[in-house]
Amino acid sequence: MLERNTGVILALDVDTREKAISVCEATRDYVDAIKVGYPLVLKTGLDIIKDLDFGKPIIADFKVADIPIVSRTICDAARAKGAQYVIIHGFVGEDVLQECSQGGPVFVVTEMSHPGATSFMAPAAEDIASMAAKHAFGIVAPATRPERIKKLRVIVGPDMVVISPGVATQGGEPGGAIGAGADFEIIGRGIYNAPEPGEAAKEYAEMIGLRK
Ligand code: BMP
Repeated sequence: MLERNTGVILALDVDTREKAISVCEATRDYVDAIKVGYPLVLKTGLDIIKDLDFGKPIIADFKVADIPIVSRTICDAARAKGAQYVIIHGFVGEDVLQECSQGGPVFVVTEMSHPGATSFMAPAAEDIASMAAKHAFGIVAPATRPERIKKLRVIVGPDMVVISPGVATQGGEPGGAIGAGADFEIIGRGIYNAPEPGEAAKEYAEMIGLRK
């Protein structure tokens, strides 16, 4: 179960099992969940999810975007390995969200954090958020644009969980997304590329804590 303690979700986009385990060991006291996606799974295999047994919820970030039955199969494969949450895309439509949510809790991507997301995703993000509010456990919203988090939070209401990537390396200020209404900030390179990932995670947790 995802519970907010530090507000930090670790994005574990490293490329070996050893590095993945060592970063998780070093940061375990400072992160509330571990997000695993294609970079790690394609290098090490889906069983890596089982190996990340640190008592933290695992969020499988597969940004699923396929027809309902195939999307559901992907989500279920991640869940079968122990992922508690799966990230899916919202632009594929309500039938996909419904199907995937029936198997377990999902986070729906609304608007992504990179500059290119303003072209096609931003104009649809508010409609995606309204749809997500009917089916999903939470949404993904950009820490690089806190004003968008504020808007998307109003749309989804107080009960949905908002997780926000783009902190540190992509330019989002630590604490800024939570200040704008997110529940958790997702941090990858700022932690796993630091000389001491444990120290870095602790510092981000403290910075976020100051802004809570
Ligand atoms: P980093 O902190 O190294 O920039 O990593 C951000 C993480 O969040 C990556 O795993 C990326 O796939 C993910 N992410 C993102 O950066 N922006 C989004 O809009 C959605 C994401 O899932």
